[in-house]
Amino acid sequence: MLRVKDIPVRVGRLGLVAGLLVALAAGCAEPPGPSPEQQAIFAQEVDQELVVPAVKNAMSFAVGEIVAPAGATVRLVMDNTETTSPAMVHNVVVVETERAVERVGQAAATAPDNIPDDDAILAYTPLARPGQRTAVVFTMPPPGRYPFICTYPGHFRFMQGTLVSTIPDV
Ligand SMILES: [Cu+2]
Repeated sequence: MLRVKDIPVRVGRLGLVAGLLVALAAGCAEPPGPSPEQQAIFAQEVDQELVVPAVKNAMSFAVGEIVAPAGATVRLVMDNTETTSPAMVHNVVVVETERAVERVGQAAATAPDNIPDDDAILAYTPLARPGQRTAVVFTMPPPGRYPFICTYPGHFRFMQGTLVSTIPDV
């Protein structure tokens, strides 16, 4: 027989369980939010924003070339928001020369956050997990063509593009 005094307890427990389930569902559906540091980078005023989207669940950048004038302050964005596969973590790492691509790409596999200590790295975004965007703000280097790669282990041979720095209009 159900006693009246049991009812609030049962409702209370059910409420707690429901609350936990909601919290768990939210935790699974949402990627971790941007860090305060990343929020500040996204809020920063820049001359130009250069967005490099990743192709959904693929080891591929959706753009091959990004262009801005030398000396401009740019925000470089890795946009991994289309992706759902947990293996498809990406970044954008700009290096000085074509020769540096192989060296940096290989060293990155075992480096902390996949960023080796190498002078040829001009700029890099943090790793973007599925559903995330990450960014870095930097000053465009002298006019020229600079390779960019994803240094997540195994990706750099497939994920390559070019940052083109143009002569600024005077
Ligand atoms: Cu990648």
